[in-house]
Amino acid sequence: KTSLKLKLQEKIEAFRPRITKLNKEFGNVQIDTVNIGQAIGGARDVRCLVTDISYLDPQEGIRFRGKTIPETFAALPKVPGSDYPFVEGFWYFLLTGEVPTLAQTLEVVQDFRARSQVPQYVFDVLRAMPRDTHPMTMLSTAVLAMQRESKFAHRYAEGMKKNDYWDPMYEDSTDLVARLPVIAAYIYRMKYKGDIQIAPNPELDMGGNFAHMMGIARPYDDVARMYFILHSDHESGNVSAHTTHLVASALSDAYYSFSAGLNGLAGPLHGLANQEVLSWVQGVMKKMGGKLPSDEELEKFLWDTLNSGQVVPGYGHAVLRKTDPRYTSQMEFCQKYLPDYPMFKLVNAIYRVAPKVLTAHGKTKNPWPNVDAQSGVIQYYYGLTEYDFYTVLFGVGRALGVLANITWDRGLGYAIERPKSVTTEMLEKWALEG
Ligand code: FCX
Repeated sequence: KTSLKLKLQEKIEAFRPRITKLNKEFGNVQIDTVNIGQAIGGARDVRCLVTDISYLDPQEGIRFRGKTIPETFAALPKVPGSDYPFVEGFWYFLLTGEVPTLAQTLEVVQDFRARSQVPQYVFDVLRAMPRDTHPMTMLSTAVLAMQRESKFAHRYAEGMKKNDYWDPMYEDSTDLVARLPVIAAYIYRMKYKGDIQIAPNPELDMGGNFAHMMGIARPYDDVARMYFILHSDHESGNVSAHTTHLVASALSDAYYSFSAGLNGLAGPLHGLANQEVLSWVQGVMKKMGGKLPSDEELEKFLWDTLNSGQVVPGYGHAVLRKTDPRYTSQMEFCQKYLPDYPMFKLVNAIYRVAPKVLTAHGKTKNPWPNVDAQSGVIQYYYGLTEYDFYTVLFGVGRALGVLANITWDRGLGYAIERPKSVTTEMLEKWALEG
């Protein structure tokens, strides 16, 4: 066993009595109520999920294991010669809540390497799909195809004790995290780069290797590290995390569960928004014949979008009520590496204008940008111009959070999810009764 796995086991075993006690002795303590608006409106704000991997404060934004984004970047061991940490160390941190030493991090790097071999049939499945299939469909299909490898499914079929579930769930999750960059880069090169593949470099860490397999030079390795960490987790109620958790609650393995989560991430109100942002920004640049619009012109573009009944992609959020710190983190990267890039200037101009327009429009509860408003610009700048691929990058990052979550779900023995439905007639009756 690696020191990560031993530490995880120790943490899970120490944690279990807390859940048992809460459930047995305090199960009746009320933590929320539900109204008709919430039942119709996507269960917004209803407190009915538990996770310790991350917490999203509406004003402050995300904290991973109690740390803000800058604190997370500062605390974790950095890749030598790089400004950003090892993604592998972040995986250790998400799973255990402890910042790993460099030696512990390098052990995870080694472990990922050993697990990174993708079975050939997965590539064969991808190759059998029409090349113009959306890359998210390809990624989700590849993950699902790989379900054959599930150690959880195998051990469950043999008969395994509930207390042991976390072990093969951890094994499957780690296998998946280690293989996803290889699959994602394969899809990218197959679809957009003449099907010329670049073999992994076993000397490199996850972010560095991803940049290498994509065929994009430095500092894209840092972009990859930053991007995967920023997109990893956003507590557990968002569509991709919640779907992964829901499917895993039926004791479906990590492959089934994560593939389902990816399908949710592929929606335009969720992860696909980063692709939509780029398409919107490109549309503006095209209409302007390449020159940057004035703030007044931009205001008109935004109103045109709203008046045609569409959402402004990259703006608004179900929980956040301020600028997303994941947006800020990427903005700071742009200020350092690409301050004069016209598309970055345009994204900044949108940041100046859109909150005012959305506020005047009066619908959204949050007129500020989310993570997706900024991420495509960086990718585009480094040559990743095929923006229908952006959600795949989000998916590789998202795996870290949701798979850490379902490993803990099994560790703590969380129940199969099964909320209660009511009928519209019942709602109408309760509405009349006040
Ligand atoms: N542009 C226009 N209208 C917006 C809007 C936006 N950016 N954001 C919200 N609204 C509208 C909603 O459509 C809703 O209208 P309705 O009453 O006619 O249905 C109203 O404002 C109230 O919505 P609100 O409560 O503020 O937001 P929700 O929790 O319902 O939805 C999302 C949150 C994120 C789905 C919404 O803000 C949106 O559609 N944003 C644009 C798409 C986007 O950027 N998604 C990515 C989010 C995220 F970061 C991620 O998951 O990647």
